[in-house]
Amino acid sequence: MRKINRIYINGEFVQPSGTDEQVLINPSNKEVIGSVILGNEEDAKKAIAAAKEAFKTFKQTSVQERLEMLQRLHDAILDKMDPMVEANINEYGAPRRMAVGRVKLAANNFLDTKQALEKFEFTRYIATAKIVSEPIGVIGIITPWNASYSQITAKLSAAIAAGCTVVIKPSELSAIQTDEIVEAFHQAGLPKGVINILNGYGNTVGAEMTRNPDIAMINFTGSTRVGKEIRRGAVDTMKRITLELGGKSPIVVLDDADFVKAIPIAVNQALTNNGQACIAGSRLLVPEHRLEEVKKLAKAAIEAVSVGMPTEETTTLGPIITDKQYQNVQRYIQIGIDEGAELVSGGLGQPEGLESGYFVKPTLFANVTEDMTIAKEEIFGPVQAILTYKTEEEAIEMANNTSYGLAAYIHSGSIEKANELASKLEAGTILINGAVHEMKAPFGGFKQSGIGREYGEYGIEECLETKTITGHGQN
Ligand code: TXE
Repeated sequence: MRKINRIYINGEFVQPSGTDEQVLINPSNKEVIGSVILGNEEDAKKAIAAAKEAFKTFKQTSVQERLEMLQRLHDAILDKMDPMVEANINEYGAPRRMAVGRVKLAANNFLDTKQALEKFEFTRYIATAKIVSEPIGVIGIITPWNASYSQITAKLSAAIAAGCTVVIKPSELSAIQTDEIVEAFHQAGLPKGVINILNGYGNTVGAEMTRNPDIAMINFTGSTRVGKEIRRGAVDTMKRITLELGGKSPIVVLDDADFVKAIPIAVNQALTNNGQACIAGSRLLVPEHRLEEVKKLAKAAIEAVSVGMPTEETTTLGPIITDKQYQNVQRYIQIGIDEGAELVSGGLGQPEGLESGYFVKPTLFANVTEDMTIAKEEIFGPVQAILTYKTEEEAIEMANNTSYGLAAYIHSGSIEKANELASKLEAGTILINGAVHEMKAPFGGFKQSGIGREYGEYGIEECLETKTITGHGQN
């Protein structure tokens, strides 16, 4: 049992003023593994004040100093590898191999940002003007539970590189993981007040951060619903916001693709992080005359996936995070059945022998039409919908017929064709023939999938203000 009753403000672990307690449950067996006392608005104000004070000097640190800090943050995360992995397995339900990958990815974000910072031009010239990029101020970082470590470090590394101080509010469902990562941050030994972290609910701590005039920017990942709330809440202070929100990402399999290779990859593109991923390829678009072949290949691929206890070496999919999310996925499977989609594999309930936790059967629907709920709404579980198209023009229209635009996947035998299609899809990230996103490159959404970009130089750029100085005496 882990009892967490501390937050991290101004370089110190302190007790929160808040008194709300949240119980923490292992999703694999529903056992209570701990509890966390949550911070409240008062705590948020203290953290913001510390970050504001620290910004006065931190904004003047040299690039060289910030490069060293990014390196120290990277090293400190790797030092904490084992407890961070355990927390990710027990609190989130990540299979061990994935948990290890997650921690490495989280650490690596600091190195990628460091590389981008080495080349970053903070001063440019346009005609008679000198253009200076300056840190925007205190950044409020709000993150969800589905990839807590890497989302925190992606946003934190950009802020540090830019010379900004931060207040971080991770998801209250990731409190143990937060408690581990904060120790790494403490160990990295940045100046007091540069990094502040507190647990708390969105409608208390998150809302305070959103409206507080001393926060210059909110960098958020989470649901589109909350993204909209943050945008509304940020209006009065005119703070900058970057939002990385939901998705309903299409996978377009062209007729010329090697289906035996492409379809299993396409199925697994829906199962990334058990479908609890903003980039999950939840809509599989295939040529109508190949449907039977696709169904066979997809069914074999989804049934080859090993759902099980995260601690087992062979497991590729663990449980869903909470009962609430589990029920939500079940509800969508029921809606799929009720609206007349054909259940090809999986379905309601838990896989045999896994009734102890929030395990979901990886589920495949065919004969899905665009008006069906499962073709439109983000399910955030291991559920894929197969839709068919007659022509490539129709495939493009279907792919773009969504309010989202985060990722899109293409499978084709011709790289020229795939690139042409990429130019027509409305999404921030296009992945061709099983490629994975390049983590040094910008990531973010079109349409209601978000505002702004993260990672590398684009991520740093978001954290900067632009100052134009003319008459500076150099022309
Ligand atoms: O996310 P929330 P939830 C989607 C996914 C999932 C659904 C619900 O479809 O099923 O969202 O998940 C904080 N002001 N995604 O409810 O609520 C909250 O405390 C400020 C997609 O867990 O968006 C947490 O820290 N902050 C997504 C963070 O927002 C607020 C990842 C995210 O929680 C707030 C997660 C408020 N008013 C869910 N209300 C992705 N893009 O990957 C809540 N929060």
